[in-house]
Amino acid sequence: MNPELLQRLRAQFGWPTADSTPVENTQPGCAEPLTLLGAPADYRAIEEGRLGAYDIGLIGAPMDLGVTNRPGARFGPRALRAIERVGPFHHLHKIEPMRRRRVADLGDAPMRSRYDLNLCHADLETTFAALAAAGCRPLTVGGDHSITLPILKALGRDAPLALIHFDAHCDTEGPIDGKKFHHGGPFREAVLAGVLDPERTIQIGIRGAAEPCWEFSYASGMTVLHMEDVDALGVDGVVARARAVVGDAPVYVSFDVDVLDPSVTPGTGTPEAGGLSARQAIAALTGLAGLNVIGGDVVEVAPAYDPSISTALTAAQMLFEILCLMTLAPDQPAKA
Ligand SMILES: [Mn+2]
Repeated sequence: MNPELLQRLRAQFGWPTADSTPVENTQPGCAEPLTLLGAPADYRAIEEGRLGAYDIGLIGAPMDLGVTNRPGARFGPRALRAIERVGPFHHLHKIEPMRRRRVADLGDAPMRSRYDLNLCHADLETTFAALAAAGCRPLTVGGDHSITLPILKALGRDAPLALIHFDAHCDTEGPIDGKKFHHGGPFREAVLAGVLDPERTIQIGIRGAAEPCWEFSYASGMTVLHMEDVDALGVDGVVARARAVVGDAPVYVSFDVDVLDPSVTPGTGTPEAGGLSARQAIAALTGLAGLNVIGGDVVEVAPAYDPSISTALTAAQMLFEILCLMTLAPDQPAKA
């Protein structure tokens, strides 16, 4: 080894150094409240009308009355709050979102009845409309995918939104059992409600036996990328298509963890073999930097089906990736 290099490294990095400062306790204690991505907690901001204090609000929507198959996504927010050490720094974007924007975990959206899907949706729309009116952009943890419909209704009131949708399923099916507000159809209902622009919508990672259910995606002009398209295009090609479809429109990013292969995220209601790797999903999300991302969600984490923490850990990473996109969105004010 070069003795001069060793001398220099010892001078710069040896311990203790001349300017060593006393050690401070920076570790969170075990009694600290658990929050999404470790954001500061403000669990009463909604009811006390403090939403204007934040640029971006992390929020839970613990509701799974819309599932067609395995329940349990109501525990998604709880599972993600138990994940530590995702963020705060993103090494590719070279940002720390919580230093650039005013971010808080706002707790869970209030819902009056655990027994009534339609009432839950109405309450969610009220909460997200309040966030929108306060200029606080929402980043939500579900809950089943039906929660995205009231969110889009709240955020797309003035003008229909663009959408980048990661999922194994298009979620554009019609009524099931005589009901249309289930987790298999939020994006159909959002288009029909006039809050989502299908021609500025791209759905990525589609696969499985439900293909005949997705007629509405094609009829309305959505761009649908199946897993074989992802294979053919590669991540860079997928990113290019998404950017072309969305343009500079205000865009919502919805991430259903079942887009990932069940080897990564087994803890979900409707797993489908042959999905994206976590690496592909992170690379795709990273590639969307600079788009005008005005909100997002990570949904369908049902932790009871995953005795490891892989599903929640991976979902928290996706949440952080979307937080970075929202932080980098061009028309956001800088942190005061
Ligand atoms: Mn879905």
